[in-house]
Amino acid sequence: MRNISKTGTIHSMKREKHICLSITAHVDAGKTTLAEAMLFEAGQLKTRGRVDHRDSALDFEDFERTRGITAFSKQAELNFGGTDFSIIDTPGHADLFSETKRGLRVPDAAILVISGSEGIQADTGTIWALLREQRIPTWIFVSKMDLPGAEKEKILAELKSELSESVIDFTDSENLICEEAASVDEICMEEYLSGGVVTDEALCMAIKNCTVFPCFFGSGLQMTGVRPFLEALDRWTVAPEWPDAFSALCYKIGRDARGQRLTQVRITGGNLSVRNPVRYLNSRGKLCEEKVTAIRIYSGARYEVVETVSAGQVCSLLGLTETAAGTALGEEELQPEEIAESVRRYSLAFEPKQDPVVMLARLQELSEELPELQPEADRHGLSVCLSGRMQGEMFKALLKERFSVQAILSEGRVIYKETVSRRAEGIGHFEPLRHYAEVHLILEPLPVGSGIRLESVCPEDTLDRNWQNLILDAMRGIRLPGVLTGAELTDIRICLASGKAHPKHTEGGDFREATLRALRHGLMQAECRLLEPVCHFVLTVPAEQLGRAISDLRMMHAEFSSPQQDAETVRLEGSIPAATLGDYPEMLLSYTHGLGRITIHPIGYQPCHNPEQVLENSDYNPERDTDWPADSVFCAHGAGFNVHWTKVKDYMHLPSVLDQQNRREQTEAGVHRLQRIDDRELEAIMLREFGPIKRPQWTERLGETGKESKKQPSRKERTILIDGYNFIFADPELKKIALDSLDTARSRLMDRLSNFCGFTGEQAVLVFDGFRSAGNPGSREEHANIHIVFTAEGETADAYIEQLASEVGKNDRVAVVTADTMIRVSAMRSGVLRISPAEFEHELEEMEHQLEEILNRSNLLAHQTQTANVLTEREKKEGKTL
Ligand SMILES: Nc1nc2c(ncn2[C@@H]2O[C@H](COP(=O)(O)OP(=O)(O)OP(=O)(O)O)[C@@H](O)[C@H]2O)c(=O)[nH]1
Ligand SMILES: [Mg+2]
Repeated sequence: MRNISKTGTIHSMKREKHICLSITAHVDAGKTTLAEAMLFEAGQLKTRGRVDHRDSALDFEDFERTRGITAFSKQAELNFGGTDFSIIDTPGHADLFSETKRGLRVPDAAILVISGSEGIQADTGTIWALLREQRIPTWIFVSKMDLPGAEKEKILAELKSELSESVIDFTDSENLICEEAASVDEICMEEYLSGGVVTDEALCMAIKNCTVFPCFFGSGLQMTGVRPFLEALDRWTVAPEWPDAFSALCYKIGRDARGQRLTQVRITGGNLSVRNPVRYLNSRGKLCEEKVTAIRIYSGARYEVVETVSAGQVCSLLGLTETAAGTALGEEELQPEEIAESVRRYSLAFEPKQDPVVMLARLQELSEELPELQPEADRHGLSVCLSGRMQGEMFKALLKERFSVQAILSEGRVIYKETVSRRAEGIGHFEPLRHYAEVHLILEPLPVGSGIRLESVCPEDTLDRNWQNLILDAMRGIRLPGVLTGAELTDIRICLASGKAHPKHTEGGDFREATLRALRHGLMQAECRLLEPVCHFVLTVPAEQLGRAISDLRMMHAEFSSPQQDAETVRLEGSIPAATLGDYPEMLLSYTHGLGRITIHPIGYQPCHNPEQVLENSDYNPERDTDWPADSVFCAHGAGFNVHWTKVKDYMHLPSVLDQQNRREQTEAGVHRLQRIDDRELEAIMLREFGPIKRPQWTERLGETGKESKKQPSRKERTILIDGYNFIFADPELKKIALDSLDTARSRLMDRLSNFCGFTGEQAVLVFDGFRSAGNPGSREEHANIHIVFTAEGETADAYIEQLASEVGKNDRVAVVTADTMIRVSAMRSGVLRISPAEFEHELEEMEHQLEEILNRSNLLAHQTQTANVLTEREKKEGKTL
């Protein structure tokens, strides 16, 4: 068997090879110690520091040195053999997992460190899952092999069974490596079977494709196994092929000791030189172009200033102001950072007292480096999200160091979310003087974990695309609060269904106002539901403590699968509401005398297990949230007025989209199976009720030009039942007249309606309430071509309409114009066509406008005819012929 060759194509490529490796593991596994051992072995460090002696080169921040823990990812450079390596050492503490994940965005491969004395930990499983999900080639280094209890064979067996069968011991002879690689990788197998060898090239590809995970043993502290590890990394890694055009991916924002902003990137294509302008989209999608003022290559706290960097290198860029973790520079594609779900929010106080505005700005600056903080200022004051005690301490230390302020953190409140449980339509109207916008949104629930989906189904001929974009943008990138507790909305589809602009008066801001009002209006009507954060947990306890553990978990409303016994310990796995966890990890340690372990990771949101209690404890009142009004602003007589959200539907200018949809769906689904009456039956009932129908006589009224009226678009004739007083008081103009004289308002409405029916050929029954007039027997009369009903004492107009609609409403052509009775009418007989006073007012106005045009035309025609006649007379007199 030929041994794996050290020469060949891979070797010849080595001169320009640049490889980026991220070191990751659970807390205290020995990552930083291993990284420094590699640097020392490669000659990059002249003296070795030690984490425990507070003189480590990589854990150089004060907080890190006092705690003996890595809090921020660090970069270090080393050259070994023919390879330039950039190493990113990441934190291992579960609280700092967001920072770990940032450090895993750009490497060619990860080094997973296992502590030889402790073996695989629960957090190792979480990291392994992330590495597999992101398909990051993984090298394993089992460190601390110098400690008692570290057994190579035992750990290897554990790695193979718990992580992957493809973990291969690379400290074995090369023959054995070949054999094992052939057993897990197809290409290696082909080579091995045909020639009894596996080439370096095939092995490199197997590692790169994650079909082989090389495993090494040694000690970072004792410097054993480090050199063979570096040799293997040099030999079996291949650099990616980078494109020629400049591109780079930012994995993290940092600050240097002087507070200068560092955009930490990996160059993923071409070259970059100082003073080159770079283009990128910031997190709000705005295109930025800025000059790079300096390029630094860091190794721990020290850095080298360079003029140019090329593809493969990791460096820090100065001069860029709007970059963020995930920002793509040049040709790279934007990969925004997914901020991990935070479980708790902590209110902040400061010692000495600080100006909240200044502090919010500082927190925002800090959150460039730690986006998971998500600082906020609301009615509770300033607050941040923290993932646990360790992150809290780190955060306080940072505030002290950077801004010399002492932060006091509250207990922390669970971050709930809200969603809707059924479909609803939100209507928002914004029309102060010389402004105009109306927006209709349909809100619908989405499955758990979907987030917010913004869409439009509004045709562009209803509302211009630019306006539509403005509407959707108004809801994008901001935290939209729900109406139950003011918690953030999620798992909801918000669909723009229709909207209206004014040709002259609409400005962009009007749509923003109308949109947010529409959203709130919709939420107030939809049934809303509270969601709570849920964590995945793995709990191990000594077998004799199983009973206690199960009863604790039940008390905490956890869900879990059946226990798995392993020698002396039992393992339980499942999900648990974050709200019930409290200080369980500490309690567990105490009752198991340090033998019990629990790892917890937030996994998302589920319906809340105790919504009543949460709502009871919340002091949120959506009607008093002035930042998020559900009311609308309409305009009458040149002035805007507020319309309470419960009444917006009576005033809206566009018809309700949901009502139309519901009607359609009901008909389609055959839900509405009531016996329909045909047109002849309708005519018969109307004849019985009101006598013969007077048809409009526009031809008579308009004289010769009456032909014109026939050219008008003939809408399908309807029979309209109108709640008279309800309409008068919903219409600002009629209402004003009515306050002076109810009689005048009634006559005015009758005249308008009569014109409307004459013009459209429709029938109208106008019903006035005589309910309160003592001794009133009620009456029916004709006003020109419309029927007027005054109900008798004790009979309300809506009761009358209800009764009539129940008879004639089973015909598609019957519509009821009403606001107050809407609920009763719809309950009485779903499927009856309802029109709001505002919609009908619109129809009236449209008709009046057309009528005016016709009259103008007829006057003009009459005038022309008259002139022509005069001319003809004159010409006759003058003896001329036409
Ligand atoms: N005996 C022994 N101790 C080690 C070895 N490697 C690290 N340690 C010790 O283990 C502790 C943690 O080491 P670090 O290198 O800080 O571990 P880490 O994984 O970087 O820790 P975090 O970054 O905080 O997650 C320190 O006390 C080290 O001295 C080793 O190979 N042998
Ligand atoms: Mg470390």
